[in-house]
Amino acid sequence: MVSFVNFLSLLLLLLGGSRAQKDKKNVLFVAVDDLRPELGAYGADYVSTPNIDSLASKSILFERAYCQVAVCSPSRASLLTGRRPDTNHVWRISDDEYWRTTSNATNATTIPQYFKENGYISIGMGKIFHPGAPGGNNDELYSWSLPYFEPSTPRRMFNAAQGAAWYSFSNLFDNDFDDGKVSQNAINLLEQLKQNRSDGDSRPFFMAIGFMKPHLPFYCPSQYYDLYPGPDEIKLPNNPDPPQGMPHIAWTVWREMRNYYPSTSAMGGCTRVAGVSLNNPNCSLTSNETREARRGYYACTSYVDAQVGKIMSALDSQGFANDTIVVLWGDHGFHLGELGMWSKNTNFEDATRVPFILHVPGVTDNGMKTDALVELIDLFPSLTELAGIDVPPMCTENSPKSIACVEGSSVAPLLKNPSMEWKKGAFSQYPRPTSGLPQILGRPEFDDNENGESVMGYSVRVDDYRFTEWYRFNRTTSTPNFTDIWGTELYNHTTPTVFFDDENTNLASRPNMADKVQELRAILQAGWRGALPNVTTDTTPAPSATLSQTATPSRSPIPTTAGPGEASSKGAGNLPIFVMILLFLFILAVIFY
Ligand SMILES: *[C@@H]1O[C@H](CO)[C@@H](O)[C@H](O)[C@H]1NC(C)=O
Ligand SMILES: *[C@@H]1O[C@H](CO)[C@@H](O)[C@H](O)[C@H]1NC(C)=O
Ligand SMILES: *[C@@H]1O[C@H](CO)[C@@H](O)[C@H](O)[C@H]1NC(C)=O
Ligand SMILES: *[C@@H]1O[C@H](CO)[C@@H](O)[C@H](O)[C@H]1NC(C)=O
Ligand SMILES: *[C@@H]1O[C@H](CO)[C@@H](O)[C@H](O)[C@H]1NC(C)=O
Ligand SMILES: *[C@@H]1O[C@H](CO)[C@@H](O)[C@H](O)[C@H]1NC(C)=O
Ligand SMILES: *[C@@H]1O[C@H](CO)[C@@H](O)[C@H](O)[C@H]1NC(C)=O
Ligand SMILES: *[C@@H]1O[C@H](CO)[C@@H](O)[C@H](O)[C@H]1NC(C)=O
Ligand SMILES: *[C@@H]1O[C@H](CO)[C@@H](O)[C@H](O)[C@H]1NC(C)=O
Ligand SMILES: *[C@@H]1O[C@H](CO)[C@@H](O)[C@H](O)[C@H]1NC(C)=O
Ligand SMILES: [Ca+2]
Repeated sequence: MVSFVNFLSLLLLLLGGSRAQKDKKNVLFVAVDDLRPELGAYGADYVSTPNIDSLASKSILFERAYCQVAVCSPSRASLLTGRRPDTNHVWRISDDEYWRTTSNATNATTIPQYFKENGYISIGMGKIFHPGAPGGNNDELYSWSLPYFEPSTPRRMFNAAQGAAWYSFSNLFDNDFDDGKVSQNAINLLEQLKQNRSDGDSRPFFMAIGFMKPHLPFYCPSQYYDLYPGPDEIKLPNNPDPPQGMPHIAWTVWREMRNYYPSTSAMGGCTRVAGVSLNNPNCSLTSNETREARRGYYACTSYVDAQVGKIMSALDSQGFANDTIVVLWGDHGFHLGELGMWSKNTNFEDATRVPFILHVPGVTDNGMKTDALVELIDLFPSLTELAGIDVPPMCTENSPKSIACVEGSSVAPLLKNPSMEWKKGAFSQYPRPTSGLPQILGRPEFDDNENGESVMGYSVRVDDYRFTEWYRFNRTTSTPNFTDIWGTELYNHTTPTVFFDDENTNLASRPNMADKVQELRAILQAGWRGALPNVTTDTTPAPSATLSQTATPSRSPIPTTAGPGEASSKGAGNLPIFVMILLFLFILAVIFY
């Protein structure tokens, strides 16, 4: 009898599965390396990003989205596995920190792998995982259905720049650079997918497209530099100095930028080689250099924007636009001279806040914005729910290592009500020492290798403050020692922060802020599990004009808003046939069992 029941449930599963397959949405997953939310759609009208802006106009735009670690490899490992850095044990860019093989490996299922296991064709190209060993060579053994596409433009193409951090190429065009090759590849594959679909391949697709600009060096065709005025007209940051009262451990030496620095001459008394002088927060670029670098970053942002535009057109012309979710995200933020810093590797708002734009056809078409605190770790549960496949469960403290589980929350409820109560805090962290800061000043026993001592800066962004505290950290057990404190920071975010001019004063030691420090320290130390949104209480109808249907607490994908009553008609139409087939099979089973 037991096996008969099994047989029936298998039948049900197969039938249910094939019926649901039709309702699954494709996913276009667009990663942009080192992109901070300084885009037209985010209010920076002096940056030319018409294609991302157009995508945003039919998406939900997350005003306050944060990465978990402000550097490529751990940020990507975390969001792609749905597990936080302290679970994955991936904190740095290191060959020893591939989450499947770290000494405390999770071997966690990735987003593309999970879609693949759920009947999708999973396609990847460009920079999705960190390239090379830290990302397990694009995780190619597990994540993809097709061979991975990774362009590699020969270095000699860029000889003219001679190692400069920024350069405008007048004799090279979009597809001479990696990102142009990636967008071309995506366009070709969308064509193939269309062809294969008409040849009977009914699988939905998950396509991950990873752009490498505006990561340093800021090299792109001159047509994008020409979108901006001369460097002398580019704005300087309002806050070129480190925060008052900043603990030294919060500082980054921005070695990445120094490596490209075109001149070995004095940089405010600093040299470009590694050494103690790099620890000097007084080192800075000249105003002219700052303007040129910022212009280069904006130019390469526009270059990527153009690639996004080509892909969106292809999606449309191949007829996929109406059933494809598009998400665009940056892996972390970027300092462009603000707070006296460049590049990433910090816990400041500049380095942790990211662009996050999510288009769900039929749901976000009229455009919405939310200032709910969200995190890149939320991508895994969000995309699975919105695409219409099972959302992996929330990880427990002791979840089996290799199963799919998540340490974030689906943002789907925010699509129904963008202003609902959401997370109490968004969490980021950054280890010291790390590449770029070989030692902690005066403490040589803290080194940048697997067995060395370590300090972890944990940071939580709440509605009106950022609180960061640095603790001694044991990499083996992955635990901070909350009583061994190396620095405390408190920044005021009472006013919204679009233009990167905040966090200028560390308030942590102000006597009148002692209660605030206590309160936020408790939130920080309770961690992400203590800050989760109360999703189950969201049963009220959405006040938002964009959506008409009542919110449901179910895990089903958000129905389209094509019109009242229309949303479920497809499924209902199939139901009688489905029931009849089931009945027929049931009778057969009874006869032949
Ligand atoms: C990791 O998981 C995959 C299946 O997802 C399995 O094939 C592989 O053997 C696992 N590797 C380790 C080191 O456990
Ligand atoms: C399209 O189908 C062909 C033939 O089966 C296959 O080789 C190719 O990989 C498919 N392309 C995509 C993008 O699925
Ligand atoms: C800065 O650039 C302007 C023009 O862009 C130039 O006139 C000026 O001499 C430069 N200043 C320095 C110190 O290089
Ligand atoms: C930075 O400059 C300030 C003011 O000129 C000086 O007091 C301080 O010692 C300098 N810091 C370092 C690390 O050189
Ligand atoms: C997509 O949806 C729009 C609006 O509902 C409709 O006008 C268009 O014909 C649809 N396109 C395709 C390819 O289904
Ligand atoms: C980390 O914790 C482990 C287990 O408690 C201990 O053996 C090890 O010495 C600790 N490492 C450091 C650097 O403190
Ligand atoms: C990590 O692995 C070590 C042994 O390699 C073990 O002692 C430690 O408890 C593990 N830590 C976690 C958090 O699983
Ligand atoms: C945590 O740090 C405190 C203060 O330095 C120290 O006394 C204590 O032994 C540490 N705890 C662990 C578990 O290492
Ligand atoms: C935070 O900033 C706001 C707006 O600038 C100001 O009104 C408020 O007094 C500040 N709070 C603190 C504690 O400094
Ligand atoms: C969730 O609801 C509980 C009980 O009402 C409340 O204590 C908690 O702060 C809420 N969480 C958030 C993130 O608002
Ligand atoms: Ca990056």
